[in-house]
Amino acid sequence: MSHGLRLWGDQTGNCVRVAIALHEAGLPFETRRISLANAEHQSADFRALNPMGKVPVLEERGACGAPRVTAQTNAILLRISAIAPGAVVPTSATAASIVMARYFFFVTDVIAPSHAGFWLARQGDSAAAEKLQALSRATAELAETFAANGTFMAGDTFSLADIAAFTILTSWGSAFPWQRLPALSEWRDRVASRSSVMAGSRVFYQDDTARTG
Ligand SMILES: N[C@@H](CCC(=O)N[C@@H](CS)C(=O)NCC(=O)O)C(=O)O
Repeated sequence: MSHGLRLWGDQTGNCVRVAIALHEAGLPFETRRISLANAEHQSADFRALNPMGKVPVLEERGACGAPRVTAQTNAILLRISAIAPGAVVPTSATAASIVMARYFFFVTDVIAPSHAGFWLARQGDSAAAEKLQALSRATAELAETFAANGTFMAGDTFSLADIAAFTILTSWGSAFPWQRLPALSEWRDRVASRSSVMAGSRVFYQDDTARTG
């Protein structure tokens, strides 16, 4: 069944998370680039789609009726999981609960303080920003035990936990102490070579034209 998926976004961590999940689920989708640098997210046309004026947004343009529009990265990721059962969240309830616990660990305990730090840096408060980034990175180090106990972040199946973890941890580059985290370093290399991750990471690097991912 075609879901007529269209992803609106730009080259940001949140948009990349969604693009990786769409690729992992094998769901064809179009992209529409909204240039944040050119303030396209503030246009009346885009706000008609998402009144918050934020990306990513996922549109489902099915055969009949008005398109279904989902904003909020994590709502979109869960919507993708509902469209493609088993693709990014396991169907087993036990395995799914581990995935959810680790996925939300990264979303609430690692990505959220990092994003708050990014905002503080843009406000010019670099000292407070660095404190939040340091908290986020120190918390993320706890995931060494997750990586040491399975092929992926929540066991032996790639999941939303890997998508959340990979995008934030790699965004830090060498500011994250990879050299003393061997299991996480191996996991990072394994995930980086996955085709959905490579394709999703490139999704808004291209140009302004629509394409099928
Ligand atoms: N909680 C929202 C946050 C979305 C968000 O902040 N998106 C950023 C790009 S990653 C954005 O659109 N920024 C433009 C702005 O805030 O003006 C989500 O998870 O989707």
